[in-house]
Amino acid sequence: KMSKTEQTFIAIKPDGVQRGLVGPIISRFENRGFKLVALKLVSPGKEHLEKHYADLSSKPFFAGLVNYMNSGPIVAMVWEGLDAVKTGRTILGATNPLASAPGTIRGDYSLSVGRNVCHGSDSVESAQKEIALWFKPEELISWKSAQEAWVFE
Ligand code: DGT
Ligand code: DGI
Repeated sequence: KMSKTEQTFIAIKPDGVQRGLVGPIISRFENRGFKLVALKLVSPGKEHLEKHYADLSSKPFFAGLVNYMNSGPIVAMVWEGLDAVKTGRTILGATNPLASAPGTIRGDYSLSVGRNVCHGSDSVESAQKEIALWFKPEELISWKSAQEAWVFE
């Protein structure tokens, strides 16, 4: 599949916010050359989080997952760039931090799947769904990054 410009939904989970990792996590996306399109600190509530994780509602850890996500504020973001969905997942690392490579966010900052500090959309389709769930259309900012000419040939 050819690389395309995509948008992906990235969230810093309550443990990431509590542990002071907002700056370092944002830096990884900025440093890589992705463009920030939307950003907010939110406590969206249980119902919203159950919608976000609807695909996992039959899992035994679902209630714990929703409680954890509801335990503090979350930084919700949309990042845009070449292959943003797949590359975003690569920057995050594997779901289970013990399987995440060093140099990834989870591989550098976490040890447990139930406290894995960040979320990233796992497909273009789920990115579109998640962006629509977390943001109003007018919260997505269209702008030209001066970096662009230096990041892409
Ligand atoms: P994400 O980015 O939060 O959607 O997570 P994924 O897509 O890497 O992982 P997924 O969809 O398999 O699992 C969703 C979340 O559920 C994951 O971030 C952590 C939590 N989770 C998964 N398996 C377990 C588990 O066995 N125990 C606990 N406590 N949480 C789990
Ligand atoms: O998109 P990911 O977070 O990488 O993975 P996911 O959408 O499959 O799962 C979402 C979150 O659910 C994941 O970040 C951590 C949690 N999770 C996934 N699988 C397990 C899990 N939590 C526990 N406790 N056990 C799991 O097997």
